[in-house]
Amino acid sequence: MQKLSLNFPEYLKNDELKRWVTEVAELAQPKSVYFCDGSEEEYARLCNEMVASGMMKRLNPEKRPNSFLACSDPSDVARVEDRTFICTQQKQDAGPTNHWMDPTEMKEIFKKLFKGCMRGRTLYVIPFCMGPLGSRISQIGVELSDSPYVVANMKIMTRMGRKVLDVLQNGSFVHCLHSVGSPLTDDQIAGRARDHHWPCNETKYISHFPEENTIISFGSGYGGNALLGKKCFALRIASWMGKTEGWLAEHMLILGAESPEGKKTYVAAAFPSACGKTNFAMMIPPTELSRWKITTVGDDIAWIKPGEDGKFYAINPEAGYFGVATGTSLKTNPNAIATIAHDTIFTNVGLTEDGDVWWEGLTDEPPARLIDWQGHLWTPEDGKRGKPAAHPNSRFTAPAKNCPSRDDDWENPKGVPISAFIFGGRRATTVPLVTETQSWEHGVYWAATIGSETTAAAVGEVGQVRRDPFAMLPFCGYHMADYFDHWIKMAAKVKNPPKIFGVNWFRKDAQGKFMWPGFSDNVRVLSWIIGRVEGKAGAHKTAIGLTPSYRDIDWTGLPTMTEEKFAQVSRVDPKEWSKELSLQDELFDKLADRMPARMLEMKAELRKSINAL
Ligand code: O2Y
Ligand code: MN
Repeated sequence: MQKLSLNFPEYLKNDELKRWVTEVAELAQPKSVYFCDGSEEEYARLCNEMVASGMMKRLNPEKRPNSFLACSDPSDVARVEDRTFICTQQKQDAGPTNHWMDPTEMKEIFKKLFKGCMRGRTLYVIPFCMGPLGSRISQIGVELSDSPYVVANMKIMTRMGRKVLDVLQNGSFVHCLHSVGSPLTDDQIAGRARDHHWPCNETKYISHFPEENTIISFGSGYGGNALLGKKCFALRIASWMGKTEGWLAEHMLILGAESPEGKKTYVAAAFPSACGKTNFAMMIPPTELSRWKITTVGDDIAWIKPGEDGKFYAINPEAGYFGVATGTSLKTNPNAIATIAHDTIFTNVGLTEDGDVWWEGLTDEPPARLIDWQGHLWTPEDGKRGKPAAHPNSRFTAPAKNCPSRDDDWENPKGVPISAFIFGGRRATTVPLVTETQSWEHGVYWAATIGSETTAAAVGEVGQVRRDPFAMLPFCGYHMADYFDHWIKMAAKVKNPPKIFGVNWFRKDAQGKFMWPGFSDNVRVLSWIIGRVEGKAGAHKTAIGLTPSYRDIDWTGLPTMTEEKFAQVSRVDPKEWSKELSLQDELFDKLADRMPARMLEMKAELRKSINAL
């Protein structure tokens, strides 16, 4: 075996990084080691190389300038929750909602898997910063990966390259090790055979070592499994850091709402997947309410720290959007459509005859023919037979700076002050359109019990509520009940903790039709929430919190939302709520060993007020 000689760039001052790169290179045996500088030239070169190797296609520059399409192996299309591990010394610290493995055992597995796993490939060293460089809320990581697709995506999704090492100097960083787990064969190395267009491995592990600020991922080249700054670092590792250091790492969008009077209010909101989070973050109000202006700070993750003035300040740790393409259209999210008009990497969408992209929902009429995400000729007839042109989890990776609704302060290192938290779920029954919780602790209880009804495709049991506390179930790096406790305690870190609201855009009528129009009309609810924060808007008490009366919301331009319909979408039904509280037992029982007493008291209080109805 040839010994690799490592040439470190002269600007690299970090001894631990030098040691770690040397160790990984000796084990994984790449053909070369490359330090990413994060420049535009480097991005262009890597994209050209991927086009040449068949990993990406360049889209028609007239239609989609500087944009590319990558199509993954059909076995590698989403986050793999059942292969995601939290490796704490004590199993109880990972909690019953995470998969756990002993850290030493897990590292033994990786030692074997990583031996020679980068043979014939380049090992890319990717220094990145989650959050604006120099912000007291930001954190630095380095990802070592053998995937150029990861490098290109990390360039869009994070602040990446030499500038990060200049800030890091000899400081500590989160270690993020990744391999697609597909060493080249002798024939491939000699050029007698081609590399797979999407190398990956059947065996997959996405493992987190929160006590060591380390992530190791093997076998997948896709999304959250491979772009380790996102879910792995910014949520699982950062949630642990937040608990230890007194801050919050949350699966939340951050938006600014400027009122007709010109006052800006920032809110952070958490929704489980498939609740239109990106659409809400980039919402354009309806014409009649166009004096409200919504601006976007982030669409997926928020890091929140108490500031010296007693308020919570939030940053978006990401620099781009890794959004779901399927269903995104001019109707559902015009700002996202503008964002991805150029400089975008698309993954697993259809390729049109004129070299552009298409996915289900982009236009009412599908193109007559295209190449689907698996490389086959596709016609609308295939669509009718249930074969989509784009994978349902197809993605776009686009720079946040290209978003027309970006907030002026989206990169402010100080963060933006948060005035309210909003928690939503997808519930056809039971949960009203909007509820103001009565206290911080009541809000924590509400957030802990959100969820969505399952669909047949999701879990096989239709209509069951799948709890997703704080929309963090797959992303909390420790025991979920300790996380509730951490949230309860965070109130004491600020002067007046923000109000907490619950929303549900998905309630259905007896005919199974959505009662709330959604999308841009959500600004009506948001303006009520802001009115409550300012002490201006009216509300009345229900058994589960505070809710607006019909007159408390601006209905201009929405004559279809009659008082009767609004009463229906806001109804608190004692029978449904009694059942809801019983259903919540499942979550409470699961987390019983560490459930904070305050949560149990809140539940008992809620039961009492429901019974009194
Ligand atoms: O499937 C993946 O790898 C990505 S999952 C994802 C991506 C962007 C934003 N949110 C999510 C999520 O699962 O919450
Ligand atoms: Mn997400």
